[in-house]
Amino acid sequence: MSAPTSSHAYGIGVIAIIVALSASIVFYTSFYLPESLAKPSVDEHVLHPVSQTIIKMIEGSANPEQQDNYVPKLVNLQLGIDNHVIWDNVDNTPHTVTPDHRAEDSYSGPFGSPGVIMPGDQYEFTFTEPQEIEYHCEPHPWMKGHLIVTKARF
Ligand SMILES: [Cu+2]
Repeated sequence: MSAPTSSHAYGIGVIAIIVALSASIVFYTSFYLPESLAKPSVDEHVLHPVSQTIIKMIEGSANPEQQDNYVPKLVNLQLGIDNHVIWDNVDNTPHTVTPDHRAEDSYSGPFGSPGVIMPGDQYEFTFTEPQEIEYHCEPHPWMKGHLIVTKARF
């Protein structure tokens, strides 16, 4: 008499374990895994700094005789303050923002304009970690800029 009851309970136990297991697999693959594979978590203040930095590619930059091209040429950025940078081509010639050596931000990805920045266009990049980058313009290699990204000094 007791045998059927216990095998029934055993069956329910097995089903319960299977249900719990599949539920945790579903949770792991649909919630935990995508979250952990996603971009690194970055402080809100770094993602949305209080101000942005504008670097202008000024008129006449295509002329190697002209001293100023990326203005300002040397920029010190502080994370959470002004680490969102906009290169604004106010010249009448296309330019690029190309790192001298491959540079990457673990949140924003590879640094550098994907192609030329046409007159009137802009290139934007948000730095999320300290680094130092020297860059130039591909068609006009005498155009040189320098970025230093540091943590905010309080
Ligand atoms: Cu150029």
